[in-house]
Amino acid sequence: EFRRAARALISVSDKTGLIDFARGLTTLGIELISTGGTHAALVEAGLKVVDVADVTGFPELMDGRVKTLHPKVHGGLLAIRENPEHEAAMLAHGIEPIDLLVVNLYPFQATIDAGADFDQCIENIDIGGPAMIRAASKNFNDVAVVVAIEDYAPLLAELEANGGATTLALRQRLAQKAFARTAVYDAAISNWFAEQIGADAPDFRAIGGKLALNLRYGENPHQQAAFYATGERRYGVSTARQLQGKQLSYNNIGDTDAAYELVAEFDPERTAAVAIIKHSNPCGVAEAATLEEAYRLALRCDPVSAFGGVVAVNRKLDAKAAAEIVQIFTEVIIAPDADEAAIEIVAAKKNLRLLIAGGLPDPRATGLFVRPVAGGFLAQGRDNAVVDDMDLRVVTKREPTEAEWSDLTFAFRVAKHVKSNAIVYARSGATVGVGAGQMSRVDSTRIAAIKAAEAARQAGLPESLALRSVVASDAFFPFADGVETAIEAGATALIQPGGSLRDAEVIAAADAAGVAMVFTGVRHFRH
Ligand code: 93A
Repeated sequence: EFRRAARALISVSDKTGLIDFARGLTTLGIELISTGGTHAALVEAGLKVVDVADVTGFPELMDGRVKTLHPKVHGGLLAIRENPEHEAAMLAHGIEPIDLLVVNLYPFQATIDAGADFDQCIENIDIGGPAMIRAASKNFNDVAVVVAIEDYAPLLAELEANGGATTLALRQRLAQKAFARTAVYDAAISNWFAEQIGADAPDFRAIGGKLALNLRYGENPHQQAAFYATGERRYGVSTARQLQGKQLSYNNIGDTDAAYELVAEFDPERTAAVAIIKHSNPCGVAEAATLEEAYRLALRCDPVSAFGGVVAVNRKLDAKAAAEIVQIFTEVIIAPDADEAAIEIVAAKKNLRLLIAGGLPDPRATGLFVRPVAGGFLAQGRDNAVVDDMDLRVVTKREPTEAEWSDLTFAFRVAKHVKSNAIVYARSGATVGVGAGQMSRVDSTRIAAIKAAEAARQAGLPESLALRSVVASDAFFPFADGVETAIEAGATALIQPGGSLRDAEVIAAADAAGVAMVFTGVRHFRH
């Protein structure tokens, strides 16, 4: 059902794109009304616009706290057209319909992010804006509401195409989006308020989120899906800029997140690191002097699984690394940055997505992680434990050598990002076998050893890469069998949280083989 827009109320804090949009509306013969600052901006641009004060008959009161909160505004937004009673009320009180509402709210989130004081934050709680948005949304049958700048152009196009009218379908979509906007806005206020008064309030960020991307489907084609951003993280898949390639899929986003969170564990000032992720687990991770070398080593770990994987790097992507990565089919590359030559090399692969994150996330940062269960969700803090901060204790007769130490911390860093039960074999700064997602730890240890032998075979090496490797386990070995399996495969040192009832047996098995073992005291389950 079409509705002609004759009168629009515009009240925006962010004036981006305002003038062009308002000019477009004027050209279509739509009358404009607006509040103080918006009015001034439109007048300055030479547009004809009515001051809302002339509509309400009231000036802006109380430092602008009351400017649109008036029956002439809310009646105009809420009146049901073609309802005789509503029409009579409009006539009796001199209320004229408002058919289009354009509002963006006081920048509350930006104000708290900028570290403003309490009173400034309170003043940046928009009251009139959400009230109008909700009124217009409720009356979607007659009124179109725009809360996002990116909707200006599509709306103008629709108005132009329909002789100044909107369709019901569009008004419904806009209303739904508008309600989501006010919900997130209020959640942000509630969270901030809870923090200010030390209240133990539920954290609405868990459920509040901004639609970042409508996805074609979920994990499988028969599942609907969308990507929501909570605004909680500065650098990551939710904020990265996609330079090229197809739209990301649900599974791509999950894997890209896993890959980037993993490489962020490696300080780019100290080392270049690359992670290749497949089905949310790393199939190869390495650190080296250059990204190119790190990628080659990461790929060696499991070149079969790396096909169609997601690659993350912890430094600015350079041409040499890019040239290596594009050699095999890769779904996504994510990097803090990329140089021109690297971008050009990736451009040759049209479908390959290149994401620029702008920086690396801090592995020690706190955060909120949610996981759905039937009828609800679990929420927990981010696993921000870092091996460098742990109290590492050698529990065997033999101490690790310097080289083993370096590989042990490397392997434990990686194990944190492998689904449990996680076992990681590493050698010279590279994973050589990863055992992930098994129900038994000893099976993970066996599988990773098999993969290390296979990696060697693929690379044309005469002996398994598990020989002279170190092994990390995300949780304690409950029995000696896992340790014995690792030692049989060729491991010379192990790292694990410790804390099993049978620690003594486990340590004895290592000592019997002259193998070194380190306890971290910290577990990295990831299910
Ligand atoms: O202080 S308010 O909550 N009281 C109001 O009556 C009101 N009406 C619109 N804030 C109000 N607004 C907000 O003013 C809008 O949501 C918009 O963000 C802003 C635009 O003000 P200006 O046009 O003066 O720049």
